[in-house]
Amino acid sequence: MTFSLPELPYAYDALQPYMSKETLEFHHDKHHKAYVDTGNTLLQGSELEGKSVEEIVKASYGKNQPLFNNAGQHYNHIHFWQWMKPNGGGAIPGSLEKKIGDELGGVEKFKNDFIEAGKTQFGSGWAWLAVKNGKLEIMKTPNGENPLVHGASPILGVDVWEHSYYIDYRNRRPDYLKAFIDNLVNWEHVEKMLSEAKV
Ligand code: MN3
Repeated sequence: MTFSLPELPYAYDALQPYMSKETLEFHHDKHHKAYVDTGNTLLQGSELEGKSVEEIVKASYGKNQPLFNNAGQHYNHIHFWQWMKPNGGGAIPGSLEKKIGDELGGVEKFKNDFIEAGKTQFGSGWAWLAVKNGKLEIMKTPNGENPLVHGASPILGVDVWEHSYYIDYRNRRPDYLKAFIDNLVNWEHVEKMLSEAKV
């Protein structure tokens, strides 16, 4: 099988009270697993079988929509779990903080603009902090799409599909986004992805 479901990097109840055990059980065990299983079924016998997740995302974009939807969501969720940690949020590592200051107008403005991107993504999708041509950029995408197919490298993303917040926040997407940025983000993983960004 090309795709496999990663374990969560923390216990199911480790992100409470900001994200509940029940949300993570549904989101990881049901939703992410479904993208993995459907993606593997769609890959069977195709020329993309055995390629990396990134390669499959880029190669299927605009060509094989069902495969792209599942491969994109698999990629997004692999990182989404790692973009959070218990006692997250807090201070942004110095080099990343400086880049945010230089390119996005400072940490407060960045946080507000990131939350705004998530609030204004109509329907299902994601809000992103990405690197494009060496510069930070805030983006938003519908459904399973991500910055990889727009010539950028994602370094932080937040899932704004209702399955990510409805159990804990009901329709209050802005409250979920604020909790994510203030209390859940694993900035060390963001910094690591910045150092590995290819564009
Ligand atoms: Mn999701």
